[in-house]
Amino acid sequence: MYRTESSGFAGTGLHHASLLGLSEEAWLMRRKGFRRTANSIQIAESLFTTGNGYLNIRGSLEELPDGHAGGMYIGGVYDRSEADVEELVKCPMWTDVSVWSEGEKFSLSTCTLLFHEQVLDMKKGILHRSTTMRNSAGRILTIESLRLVYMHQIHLGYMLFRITPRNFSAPLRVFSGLNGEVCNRGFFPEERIKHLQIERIERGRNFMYLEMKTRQQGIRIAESASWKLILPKSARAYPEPRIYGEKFTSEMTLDVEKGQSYTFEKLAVVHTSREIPEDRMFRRSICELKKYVRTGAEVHLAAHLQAWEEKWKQADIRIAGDPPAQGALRFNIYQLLINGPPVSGSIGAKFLSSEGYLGHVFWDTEIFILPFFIYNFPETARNMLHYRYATLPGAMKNAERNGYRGAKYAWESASTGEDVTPRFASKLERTIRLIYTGMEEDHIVSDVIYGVEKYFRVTGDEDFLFECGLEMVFQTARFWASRVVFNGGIYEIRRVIGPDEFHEHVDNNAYTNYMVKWHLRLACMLFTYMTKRYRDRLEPICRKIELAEEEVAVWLSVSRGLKFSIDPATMLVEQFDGYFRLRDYIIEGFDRKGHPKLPRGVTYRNIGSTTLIKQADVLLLMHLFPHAFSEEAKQANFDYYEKRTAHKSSLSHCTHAMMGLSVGKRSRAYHYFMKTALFDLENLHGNTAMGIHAAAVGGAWQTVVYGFGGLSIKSDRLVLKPWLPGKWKRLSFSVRWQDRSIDLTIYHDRISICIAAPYDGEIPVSLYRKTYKIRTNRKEVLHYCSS
Ligand code: IFM
Repeated sequence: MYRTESSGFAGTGLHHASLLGLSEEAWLMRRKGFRRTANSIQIAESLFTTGNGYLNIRGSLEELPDGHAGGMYIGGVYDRSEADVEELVKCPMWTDVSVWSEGEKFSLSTCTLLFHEQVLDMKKGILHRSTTMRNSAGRILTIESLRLVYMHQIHLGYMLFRITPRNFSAPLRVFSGLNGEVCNRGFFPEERIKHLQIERIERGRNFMYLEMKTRQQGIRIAESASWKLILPKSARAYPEPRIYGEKFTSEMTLDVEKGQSYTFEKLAVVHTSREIPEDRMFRRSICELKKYVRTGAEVHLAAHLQAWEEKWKQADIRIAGDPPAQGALRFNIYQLLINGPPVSGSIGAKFLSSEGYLGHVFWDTEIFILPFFIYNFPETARNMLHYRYATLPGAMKNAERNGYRGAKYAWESASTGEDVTPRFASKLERTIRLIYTGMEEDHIVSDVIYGVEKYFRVTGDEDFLFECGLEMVFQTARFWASRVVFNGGIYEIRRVIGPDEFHEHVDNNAYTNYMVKWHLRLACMLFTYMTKRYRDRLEPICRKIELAEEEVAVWLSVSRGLKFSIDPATMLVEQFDGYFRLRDYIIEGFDRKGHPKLPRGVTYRNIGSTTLIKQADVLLLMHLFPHAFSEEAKQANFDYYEKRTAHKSSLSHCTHAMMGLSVGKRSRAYHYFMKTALFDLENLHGNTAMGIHAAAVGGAWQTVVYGFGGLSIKSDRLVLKPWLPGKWKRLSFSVRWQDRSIDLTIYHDRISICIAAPYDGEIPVSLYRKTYKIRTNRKEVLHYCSS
């Protein structure tokens, strides 16, 4: 009876209702019903996050039911205060609204649920909610809301909130404001970490203003908002502004009539002192708010939708014939779109969707997430790599602190690039569970450079190399040259953790050593090439970092002499020295959800003494350097390591999907792809409440484009080796390559390709074993056979 499915506020009499209507079903993510457990509430909050990469807001319900972990995060705003290490700060909320009747709040924590649905319109970046509930006095109220932060104007947010009393007429109180009473979650459930202190709170006739400052770093966050009852026009409600500690609340009392809907509108403006000088924040914020109020939401909504349309035009991938895969993939692309940093900045392992992993940046960014941006939005990829350049001084401190030269990128990085990996896995076990990743998971250093090289190869952005990239490549090469040890005629890298974190303090991890070999070779090659072609541009860099040819020559000999081998008899790469001598196990059991079960007798305490691994390690290496390993080696290593992989990391499945495709294990590949694509939608590891797994999201995109699409780029050509699952009728996507835009539609036996370029010419395209010359700016069809 009270099913009020979200309508997108159509038919409400609002001018801009037509802009807000829901998109077609294929673009919506719907979740009906409500479970009162904190876990289930918080899963929905993670999944329904909206944002623009500067400002992201979890999909919490406006009245914040018990167990919620609502939060708004601003990219790059970190603070330490009483936390063990710097963490992403939960910022003051502007989306909280509560409705009260006779002193009782309408909340799903206490009321009887009659209907509840959240709908994320991924095409438009708008979150809708519709709830009908009955309070203890039998009063039934429907609450509908819609909210977003604009994509074209990253500092502005918008919300509509509508209430409809279903079976009563009575006075109601409706509160909304700016809530500075927010704390980060601490380690223990009751522990809260306070990063913000109040600086200024102001009210005017039509606005509210709250300015807070992070306690350790002193970053100010200014928020202003206007909150109004806009419909019905005849209704009157007078806001009473109230300040409760660090919370500004505008309270309205209105006499509601049964069956009548009342719509409120909130416009919000958010800035930090990184963009505006502190002494001008109040004026700027209020001026922007006034301008926003004057312009009205309609103009902004239209621009917002236009910005989303452009994003999707570039980034959408269409899979015909497999709606579950299509739906999951769209969700993953949506997550990538709302997390691209609009200015220099990076992406944390949980995006801006929660405080999980403290908002820190890991290798997940360059290896799993960056490729999406390189191929779709190179400007955003540049912003991400620029963050690594800006944190190079921090990386140099990390190296120095550990007795090395050059720059050592932090395993976990935040505002400065100095390592912020927590030292202890658990406060309770301070002395027993030390975290070694910060000290030993050094492959991150070359993973960042892998990202730089890929960016350069695909975009051809030489300016980035001269402005930032070369310094990064050289300083990190310098680190490795000081980190290796010379032993019996070869170089070794001792005491590391590879991507497989079950094995700590190992020597010569194959992934790390190979990456370093490649990295040092790249550094030498770039130095030689740039000396020949651009000596005048290279010289100032060499002078700045005191780099001479002799040092570069040493890098080359380290690269050549660094330990790495494949057993010619088995074609296997040993994951690290002594790995093959460990107690050997293979995974044979799977739980109800299809997760590998640890064999009897193996626990997380003794797993390091077995051959079981947490996530793809050698296989990831082979995926990252597909042309460096023979088909035979890939096959042998896939067969060996897959059986020993527990997939206890969200980074593992996509690698297995792509490697599975490359060795012809196609149905396994599809299975792994779906696991990656549904990782959070199905809460695969049971921790989606703590945020979205950004690497799995990037991995899902890679699996489709690199895996099923079979796309890669060599210096002068496009390489395609597609293969589509039986039920896929077609796969279409676009990528950017230097100044070209490539549209591909792949069928089971042919591809249709159009390379749009600013000139007419021919581009070599290899499709399996044949190479074609494709004319730019026209559609061509090429036939292939993938078996
Ligand atoms: O970077 C990963 C790591 O590889 C496995 N544990 C989680 C980290 C963050 O996603």
